[in-house]
Amino acid sequence: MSALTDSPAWKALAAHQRTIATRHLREWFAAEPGRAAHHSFEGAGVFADFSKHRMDDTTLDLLHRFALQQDVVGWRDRMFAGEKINTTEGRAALHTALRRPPSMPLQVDGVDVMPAVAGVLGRMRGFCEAVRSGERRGHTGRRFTDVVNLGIGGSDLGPAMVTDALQPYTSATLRVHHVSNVDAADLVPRLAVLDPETTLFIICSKTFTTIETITNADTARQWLVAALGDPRATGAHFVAVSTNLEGTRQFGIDPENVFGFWDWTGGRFSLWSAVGLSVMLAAGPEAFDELLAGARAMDEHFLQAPLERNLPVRMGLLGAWYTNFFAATSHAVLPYDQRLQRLPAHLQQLEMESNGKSVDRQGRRVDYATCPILWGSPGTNGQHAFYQLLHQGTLLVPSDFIVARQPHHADPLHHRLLVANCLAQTEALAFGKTESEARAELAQRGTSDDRTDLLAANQTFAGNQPTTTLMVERLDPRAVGALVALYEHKVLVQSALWNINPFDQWGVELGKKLALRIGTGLLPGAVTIEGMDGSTRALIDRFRT
Ligand code: G6Q
Repeated sequence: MSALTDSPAWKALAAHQRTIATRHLREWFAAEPGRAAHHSFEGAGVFADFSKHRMDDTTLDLLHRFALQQDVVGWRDRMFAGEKINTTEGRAALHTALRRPPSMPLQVDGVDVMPAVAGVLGRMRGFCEAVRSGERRGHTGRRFTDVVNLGIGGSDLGPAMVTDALQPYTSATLRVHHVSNVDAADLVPRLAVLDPETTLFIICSKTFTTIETITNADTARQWLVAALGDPRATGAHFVAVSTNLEGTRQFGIDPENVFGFWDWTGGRFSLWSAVGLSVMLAAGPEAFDELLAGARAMDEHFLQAPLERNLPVRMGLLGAWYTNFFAATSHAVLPYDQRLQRLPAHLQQLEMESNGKSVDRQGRRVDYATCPILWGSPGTNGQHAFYQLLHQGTLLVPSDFIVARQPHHADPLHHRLLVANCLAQTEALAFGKTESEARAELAQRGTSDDRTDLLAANQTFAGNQPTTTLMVERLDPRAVGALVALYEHKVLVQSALWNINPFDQWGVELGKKLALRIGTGLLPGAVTIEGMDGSTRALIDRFRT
């Protein structure tokens, strides 16, 4: 038994779970007429209804004690203060500095980082305005029509997701693409429809050593130089976002065209930095400022709201409640907004790369579950696919439903149907349909007695699936910033609850090293790699022959 599972707060929650484990959301709602209002609150423009959760005030009280015991507030404050809480890499985790008011100094290693943050943001603005206005052009003097962000993981998922989310705010004359996979099927068909004279590439890589991104950048450069017949064209068509200035210089990128950031910005938390350059090119500097303002508003909410009405704290605690005390192994994110189609993928990295760990901060193996599998896709599409499992499968899957009150389009019918579906699903998941209700419906339809038993069993819905409904007024840049920051802080809260470091990613590092080693082994005539397992060696041989 670890210190955590032996702790008073943990044991109290486990005991409480046993008393309410079989209680149904129908009962919670019947017993508490004002339940919806009691368990709903708002922060940074995000309204959250937590009433469809398997909890009561005692649960919440015990969860808050858990948060206090695990020093959630202390970890939050240490993160915002720039302490080196990423201990395995000896770094601070200061993505919040990227959206902090520039007038508020923040010291890291004795240096105020805010002037540098403001400096890069200012250069990004200048660059984006020049590209968007046509002042800055390609090698042959033509205006840019397309931007391709070459990056992967944290250097792709965040900016790609936000660019999609802000589509109503994006320029009609500058198309922004995101290419990540080393599989040429990602880059090559994209290049085939682009005009080299009017295409700008952003090589987006914190380390500038990531093989996928560098390989894609090399291929793109060859394509450009071959088409324009002049190696100097690279200078006008390539910019870089990186912390590795030596790497960008070696690639041939003028330091003027490099937008830097800092080792205290983790990849999956980096969209607020120069990694967001593609977002700013697509939606413009003002929209980017609004995005930062939305995230800042959520930072302030996280810092100031009491635990009881703090959105990231509540979401983190409820996640742990189901993971650790109901053995839930997955969590669904279901945005009822087509523009958030890439949000689940971004959050998958954010949560699973951060808290998918099995040793605690002291390096001891944990004896409790940490991050569940996060998955999801936009509604209503998912309703016609995997929702069957949510309604009638055997697994407990807590989920987040996300919806905007107002659409960007002027079609009330579509939006009303979208919202109706979102609300109907949370209702059905919570309350289900009892067997007697199913039987009554069958009787009304005149179903024969010999069919009733079978059909009633199949048309019964257990319900009691917990959901959070998050509603924003409109999916504008501010709302997107607030939503993403909400999940970032949920990650911090859960890392404190589980006593793990959410800011390193040794699992990703391992993959990068192994692929390099095997890559050389795949070359024709390569010598056999020493110490390789039989299966991998046989697969290499099969590839080579
Ligand atoms: C993010 C991860 C990882 C990283 C990519 C790209 O937190 O560390 O997804 O972002 O591996 O790394 P580079 O930006 O260094 O190319």
